[in-house]
Amino acid sequence: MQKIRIIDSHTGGEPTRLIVEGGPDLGNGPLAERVAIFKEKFDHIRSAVVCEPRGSDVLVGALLCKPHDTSCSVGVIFFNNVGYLGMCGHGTIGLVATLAHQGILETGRHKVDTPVGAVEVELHEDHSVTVHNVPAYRARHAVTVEVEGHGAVTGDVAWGGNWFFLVADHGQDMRLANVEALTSFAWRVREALSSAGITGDNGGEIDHIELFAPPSAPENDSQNFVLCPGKAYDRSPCGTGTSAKLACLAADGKLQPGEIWRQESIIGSVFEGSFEPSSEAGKIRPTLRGTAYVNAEASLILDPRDPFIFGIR
Ligand code: PYC
Repeated sequence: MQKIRIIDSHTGGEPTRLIVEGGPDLGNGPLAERVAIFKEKFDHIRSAVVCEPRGSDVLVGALLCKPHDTSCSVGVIFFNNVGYLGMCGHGTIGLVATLAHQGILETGRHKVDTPVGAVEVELHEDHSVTVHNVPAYRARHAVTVEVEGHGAVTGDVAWGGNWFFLVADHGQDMRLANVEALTSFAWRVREALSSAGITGDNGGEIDHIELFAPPSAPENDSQNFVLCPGKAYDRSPCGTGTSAKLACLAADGKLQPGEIWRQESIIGSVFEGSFEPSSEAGKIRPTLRGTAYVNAEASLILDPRDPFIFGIR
């Protein structure tokens, strides 16, 4: 029987399941190449770890890897109930908190190798974590799509480590009690983008939809609802989604370098974001700060007699 050792954490309510032992051997190449191997040869391990009956649609999985970039302390590949993520902000905070829990990372700065490039992280004394994310940018401004059952919806297309469509003017009731309707609306926005052939750069699929509303707490700047690729909503403010938001704010001149933006999630958890100009024209270097808590250590058992050994796919 195969055993996979995992440590679970949550960042602002959004879970991360880190594989620390017993994961697939993807070799020693660049992480983007290792994701391709994961997808092609070990996708059943992805679904075994995050899908029901061991997991749920909400779980984000993370495979701890040896870094390819030798300046990095560790490498990581993120995945979910339907596939793989370029980068994951809440997951990176969860990864750092988990490695601190294991005594592997100490307070201070470290680098983490990911499929979309190395990111710098900082573990603070209070156990919060700052992620200096990959460069973010707004690719298209004020794009309008016709959404089934709703009408025209206008938003921005931005990259924050994943592709996002960011919508402020949507007319939805942004309360947790309305999460089913928010999910249905955001899904229809995603379908409308796909039908209209609207993508990120180089045909990148826009697989995250982000809606905004005024914050519920006066100390915050904004509240969001983020629909993830597998139709689960992000319980956290979404690190890559907050990075995409920072890129749009910077492009509109509404936020200055170093200024703090407090992004609240649909459940009220908060990431503190800010940005610095990037050396790449038209891009910013986003920074996110949040806190994660380790909440389980376990071994997953893959029993060959189990008809759902690799999850419900
Ligand atoms: O925090 O970047 C993030 C994220 C992506 C998907 C779920 N969380």
